[in-house]
Amino acid sequence: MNRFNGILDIDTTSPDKKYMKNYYCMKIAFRFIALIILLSACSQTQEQLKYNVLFIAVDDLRPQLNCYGYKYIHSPNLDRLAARGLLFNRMYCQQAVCSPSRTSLLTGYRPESVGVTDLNTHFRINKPEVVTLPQHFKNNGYYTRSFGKIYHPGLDDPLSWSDSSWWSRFPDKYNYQDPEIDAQMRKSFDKFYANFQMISGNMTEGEKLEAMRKKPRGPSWAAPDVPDTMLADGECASEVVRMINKIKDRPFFIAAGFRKPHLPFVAPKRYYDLYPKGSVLLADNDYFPANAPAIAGTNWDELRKYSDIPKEGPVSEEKAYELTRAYYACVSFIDAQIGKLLDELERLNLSKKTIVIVWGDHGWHLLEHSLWCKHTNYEIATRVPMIISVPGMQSTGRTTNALTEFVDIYPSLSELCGLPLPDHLEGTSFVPLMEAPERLWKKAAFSLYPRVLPEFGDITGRAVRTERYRFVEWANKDSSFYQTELYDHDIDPDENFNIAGEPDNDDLVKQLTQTLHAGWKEALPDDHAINKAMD
Ligand SMILES: [Ca+2]
Repeated sequence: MNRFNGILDIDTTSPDKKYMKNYYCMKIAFRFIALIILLSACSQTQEQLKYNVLFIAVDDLRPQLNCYGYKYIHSPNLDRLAARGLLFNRMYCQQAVCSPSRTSLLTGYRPESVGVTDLNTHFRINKPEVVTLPQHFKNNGYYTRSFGKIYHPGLDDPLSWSDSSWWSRFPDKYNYQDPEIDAQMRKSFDKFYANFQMISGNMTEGEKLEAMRKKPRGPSWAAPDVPDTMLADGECASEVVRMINKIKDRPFFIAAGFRKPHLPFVAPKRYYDLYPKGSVLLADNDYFPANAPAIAGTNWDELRKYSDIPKEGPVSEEKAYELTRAYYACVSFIDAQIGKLLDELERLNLSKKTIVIVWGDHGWHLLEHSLWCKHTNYEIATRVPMIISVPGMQSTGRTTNALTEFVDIYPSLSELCGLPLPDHLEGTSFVPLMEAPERLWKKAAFSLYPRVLPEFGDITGRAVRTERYRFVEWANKDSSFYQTELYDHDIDPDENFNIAGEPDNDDLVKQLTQTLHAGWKEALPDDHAINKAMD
């Protein structure tokens, strides 16, 4: 008999029995109230434990910041974030180009697993049911929203967000803030779009995106003397600030995607003034690595689309200085926007319950190896900046040299916020590194880059980065095309000498080929390694 039946059985006619009835009623009432209080306390504790996430993506940002040791770069806000967080010194993206890199990070899959290695394919075509990182937060009670470039433009994922994504009213490719240039650009765009309308009728979505990339471009850089908010990234920062104010009482996952330092390098003049002419140094390895196969390089077509860049051959030394300076100015411009978000979190007293993570989606060649842009498997293109700050971190202002990968971000943020880990994830939570940044970790990090050669068809360059080496294998399906690269970071940290072909390295090449083919599952930190600090 349960207690409810027991109460109903009581004869209410005698005074004792009336007392007993009241007693039981009160007891139930007290238990009910106690349960309510307990549930409310639990819910409050859960709410208190639930960190917010400010997830900041910076397009084409390479790890050339003051906090990464480049003292001449003006990045005070990222530096202050690093001072209260953990800086990842050897974080690698899985493919050095926007959409595949971002898709891999945001789905937790590696590029080939999710089937996205180009700029045209949406991951839902291959993985319609995948739960993305922001979607996972949304499904667990968070408010999630994207501002600016999180997914690649044209490849957004509404399922990831609680509300529709915010995009700037300023067109990225023709907002030079110069009436003459902008008028000229608009004219060219109008012509382009009229033609596009005529030819795009039977195109697939992917073909449309491909065609849109042929849009006319203006100059590669500009330094208008305007307020930050007259450019897309300044506007984005203002919108995120507004959003944080609006959502501050709910758990949130706000994704802020800044467009610079992506081309064209347009930033307000005052950020250019931080780098006076003559103060910028060019890369000293402005030559292609010795003995490297031609397929490892690019013709940096992305930069050549801009009106002041030659269609073939190198840029002039003067232009190289201009581009390098302009890139630095854009980095400082974005650093200032990030500062506005950090200031607002502090002003609202939200810093103590908000995880802040900043990442650049891949590296960038600023003349290193005679190249510009990304699209390679080199350290300069695959190594990315990443800083995370978690409220209450015991160990702050430190750097980890552990090999980590972008696919690790999904499981790490989930773990930090107490969310379960979906089964499909191909990364490893780096949370153990946060308290012991020096511990042994992954044995290797993996990246890839596809190319097409007319005579051999599709070729994939697969790279593995170990503690000491970078090894790259370029091959097509039947291996009728097969070329390799090997760089020894102990003696050649800039990867200037491909030593894969040296007879003395045969065994090493065999061993690294094995590591590459064994893949990420064989490179995970093992229990022994996790518990044993590095010498
Ligand atoms: Ca990018």
